[in-house]
Amino acid sequence: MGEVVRTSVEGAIGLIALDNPPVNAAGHDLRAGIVAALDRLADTPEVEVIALYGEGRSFIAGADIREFGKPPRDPWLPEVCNRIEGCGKPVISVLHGAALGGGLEVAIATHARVAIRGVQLGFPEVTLGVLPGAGGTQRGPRLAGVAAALDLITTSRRIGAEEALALGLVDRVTGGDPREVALAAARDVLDGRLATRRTKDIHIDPDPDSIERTRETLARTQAHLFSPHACVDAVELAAALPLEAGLARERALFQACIDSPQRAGLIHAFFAERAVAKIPEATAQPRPVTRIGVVGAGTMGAGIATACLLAGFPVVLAERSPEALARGEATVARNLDGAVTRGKMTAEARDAVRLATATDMAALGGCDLVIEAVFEEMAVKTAVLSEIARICPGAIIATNTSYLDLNVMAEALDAPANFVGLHFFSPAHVMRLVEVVVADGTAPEVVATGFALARRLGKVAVRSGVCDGFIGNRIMSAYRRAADIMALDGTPIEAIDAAVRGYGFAMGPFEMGDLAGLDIGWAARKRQAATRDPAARYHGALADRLCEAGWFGRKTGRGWYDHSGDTPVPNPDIPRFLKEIQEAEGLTPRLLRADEIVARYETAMIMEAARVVEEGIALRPIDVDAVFLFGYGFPRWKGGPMHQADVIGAGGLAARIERFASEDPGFWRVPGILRRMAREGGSFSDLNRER
Ligand code: T1G
Repeated sequence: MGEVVRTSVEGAIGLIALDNPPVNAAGHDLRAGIVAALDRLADTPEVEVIALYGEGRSFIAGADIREFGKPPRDPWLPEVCNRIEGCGKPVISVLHGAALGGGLEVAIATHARVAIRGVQLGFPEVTLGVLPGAGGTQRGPRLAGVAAALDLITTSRRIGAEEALALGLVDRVTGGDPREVALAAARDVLDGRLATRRTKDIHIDPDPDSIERTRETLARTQAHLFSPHACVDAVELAAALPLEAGLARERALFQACIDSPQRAGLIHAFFAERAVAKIPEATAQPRPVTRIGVVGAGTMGAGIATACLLAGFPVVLAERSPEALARGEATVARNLDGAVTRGKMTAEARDAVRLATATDMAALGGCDLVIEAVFEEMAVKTAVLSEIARICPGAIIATNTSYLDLNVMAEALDAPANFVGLHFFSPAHVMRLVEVVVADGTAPEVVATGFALARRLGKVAVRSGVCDGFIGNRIMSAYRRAADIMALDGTPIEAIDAAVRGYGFAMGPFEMGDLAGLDIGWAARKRQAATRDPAARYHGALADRLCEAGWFGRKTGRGWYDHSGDTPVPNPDIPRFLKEIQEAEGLTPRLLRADEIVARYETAMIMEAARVVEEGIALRPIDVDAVFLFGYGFPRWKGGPMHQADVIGAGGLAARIERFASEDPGFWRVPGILRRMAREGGSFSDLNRER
């Protein structure tokens, strides 16, 4: 690896070029290199001004996240920033691509900043469970004021060059090549056309109202997180203390964040989003996709069509029934209007979308990728897939099925190599997860095309093997079952939902069931009835009674809850159903505490997830984490089910499962992978590195 920091002298200008691909992360070599370069140029008599800039695609994208949790190595980033600010000669910086976190902190420690249009600036630290720990909470308010600094630091909002100029974070906005801009700006410093000053010398207006307002907002919206509140404490100190003292307090608060388990979970989530792209088929060349067909204009088909339109693809939406097609078109229109309202799409782009609709599937001709999202029934799907293959020979054919066997479907196709699963999650134009399901005959370039398409759609693709429910739904059926058994045993559904919300999910399993529709689970239980394990307790008795009464949740006004009033209340018929079931099964009602509810719910999730990893349905444990972080609302600061499994430990989990097995031996069984880990040591994190 070449030098990550290089210096050069052009007349009276000393240049420091940062070259630490891929994003100039401020790892130890870069930090040490900057200090050495600064010392060298400070001691070079002819140098009168120093300019810092990034080679490659960005300035400094931040501290090297991979160093978190490891013993820090001198010089720490705060020390680098202090050396820059304290330099006897003017030091300026040129910001392009990304200047985030520690990168922005280095920039605001320089004596003037020039932003190149297109740069993104911000303090993303709270998304990683920490706070700007290299002076951002102390210098940020000095340049931009307390209110703006609080906004950027607690929301991790990224801003562009113009807004940064307006806020006072940068002094000039221009275009061009970073090195050329650095030379021009340095000349302007020498000619007095670009003023420089030390940030530490700037006075801060305390602005207690902004501090109070932010505390109130965070108490309402982020009570469960640690670092955003620490950010406010640090910014508040900036106005009360001289810089050196403020930096010392900031460092202490930063260390407290580093020590929080939330930091480990959030960092894990950051890497999970990137790790899942590392698949065996990554070296295959994706096929070009220029025109996408979607068959089926129901909720999923319309959502998938919307996602493709949002990404700029021309879409043909085919639906046999004119009425269903009209409903689908209206759904797409609503989705696009919502995207414009949320600022995800401009009105012009919305009006320029290329959507063709048809009741005749012949309209799919010319599509190079077609996704079916028709009724979840094997015969219906195989007929549609065959029809698509006839109309679009050579096209990639994808199924959006959420559990049917792709290898059975592939038998209906002459070219199974072109067949893949693209399992979207509702609402498909919002949820980021796509499970790319690989059948036995799927060609590597078709898998690679699925991943490339997901990236174009702004989604996170996770590779899955074929099994009932793939990765997410298979694991969900396990913890959903655990919740049903707890309800059957007498713990009120509202207590279970509350405990799961307390764990960090936005919704509990029964609230989620009413939202998604209880008929989906009912169909699955009937489908699995013939192969159900007689040794395991049947968990669906109560849900079946609701479905038999026609209560499918919100869409019928009643399910687990009665939705007829302003706020949902538990279905008043459940106690009667429960009594009948408990008497018939000779059950002794028992009430579980919130911690007992969470232990069963979380352990059932991890138990099935361990099997999914052991069977190779998921490539790695981190892939399971990504599925739950991006498709199931798993609390991001907990990192995912497999990260949590390492937090609890294999031995603790095996002990929990064996304890629960006394209640339901057919369901609670310690997976082999977990038993081996408990016996021999090791962790799911180790498996992430090995695979
Ligand atoms: N540290 C280490 N590796 C990083 C990294 C970082 N900060 N940022 C990116 N990478 C890796 C990433 O894992 C991937 O690796 C490759 O670079 C390309 O990334 C003290 C404590 C800059 C907008 O949070 O937002 O500073 O998978 O695929 O889409 O106060 O990366 O190829 O092996 O994302 O072009 C604050 C996080 C840190 C910025 C570029 N900074 N990064 O996006 O590429 S905390 C951040 C990003 C901090 C200080 C605090 C994006 C990007 P691989 P990529 P991209």
